[in-house]
Amino acid sequence: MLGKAVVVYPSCHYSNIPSFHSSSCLEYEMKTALLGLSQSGKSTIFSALSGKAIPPAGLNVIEEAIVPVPDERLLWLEKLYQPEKRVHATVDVLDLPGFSFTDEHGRAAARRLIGQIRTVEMLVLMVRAFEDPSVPPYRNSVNPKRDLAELQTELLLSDLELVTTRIEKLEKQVTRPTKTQAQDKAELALQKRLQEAIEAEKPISSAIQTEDELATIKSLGFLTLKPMAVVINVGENDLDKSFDLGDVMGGAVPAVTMCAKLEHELAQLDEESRATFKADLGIQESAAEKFVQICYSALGLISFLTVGSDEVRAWPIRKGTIAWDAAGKVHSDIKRGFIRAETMAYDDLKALGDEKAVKAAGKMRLEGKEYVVKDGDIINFRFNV
Ligand SMILES: Nc1nc2c(ncn2[C@@H]2O[C@H](COP(=O)(O)OP(=O)(O)OP(=O)(O)O)[C@@H](O)[C@H]2O)c(=O)[nH]1
Ligand SMILES: [Mg+2]
Repeated sequence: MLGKAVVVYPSCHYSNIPSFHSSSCLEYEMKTALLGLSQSGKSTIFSALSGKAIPPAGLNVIEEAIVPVPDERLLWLEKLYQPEKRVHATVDVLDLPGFSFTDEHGRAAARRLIGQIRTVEMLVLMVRAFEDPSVPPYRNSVNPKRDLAELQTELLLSDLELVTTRIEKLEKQVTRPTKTQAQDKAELALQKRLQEAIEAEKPISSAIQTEDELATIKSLGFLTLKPMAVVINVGENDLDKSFDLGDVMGGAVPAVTMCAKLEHELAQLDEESRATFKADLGIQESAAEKFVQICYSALGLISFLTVGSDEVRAWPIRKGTIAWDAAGKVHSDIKRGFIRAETMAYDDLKALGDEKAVKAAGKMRLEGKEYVVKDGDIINFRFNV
């Protein structure tokens, strides 16, 4: 059973945000927090992703960067359509100072930081698996399984604090005959169930049974309700090594292995040298690609594409989004005047060479409002306003 933690919520310091693209992209960004125990390699990866310099150790600020999602399909489409610009989907990444729970001062600082990430959409837990005598390890030994367990416990404790405070408040509230009394009673029962789950060391996400329950508690910002992924930072000779990390958050949390140091070196190179370097190392994807893939899969995001002489562009949508809503992502007028979604699969276009050939092969489809958009669909919305 878990004890009670003290959580404080101070103000947050953000650095300037670089803008890679037009501001119209911003509404589609999701915020992902990169967190972990001290010296696990978070800032090294963050720097590889964002191109920002690695902040000096001990600088106690949260760094933020908008990171374009690498997408080879856009590169191929750019060659075909020769547009004025290429617009990638983006993810918004926060690099948190490392946590250390080895003394009271560290615990207080870590809990302050944990309190600051309640509004992010997703958590990426970074654990160290690389050996390097020049970088003293957390608790004097490199042990990714132990470190991950410690991180999980702290996130659960933080949620326990939140749920306990909420229960205390609701218990007072339900005694009064207010308009919301029935609702408050229902929420109290739900919060007590969540408390039991956390005390049994299970994440909040495992205790939510309906959409209504989710809607009731969503704004509270429980950390263990958020999608999560794990990054295992390995030494450069251990890229193929597999790790037993135990049962992360009670189930299906995706994990990816990478070497932060190598990825950082890779990010410094130009396009051509990078390709050669990757081939030499036997690496298929860069850290950015892996990182974004795990964010995408954990959040249930896919991309549909639009093409033209002005731009080729990837639009992130949740899996299951219908064509009508996808149209609204591009512009509210397009949704309002939606007629049809002229759709072809990227793979068909690539295999056949151009739009004309796709049409000739009968692979250009006219889809209606309810069509469920697939990853890699290239859509031309027909609309009338
Ligand atoms: N050998 C090796 N060293 C690494 C690797 N990743 C990071 N380091 C080193 O580990 C140290 C810490 O890296 P950072 O990226 O600053 O780690 P961090 O998690 O941001 O650290 P804090 O923010 O202080 O918690 C630096 O000296 C890095 O050069 C790696 O994959 N291999
Ligand atoms: Mg750091």
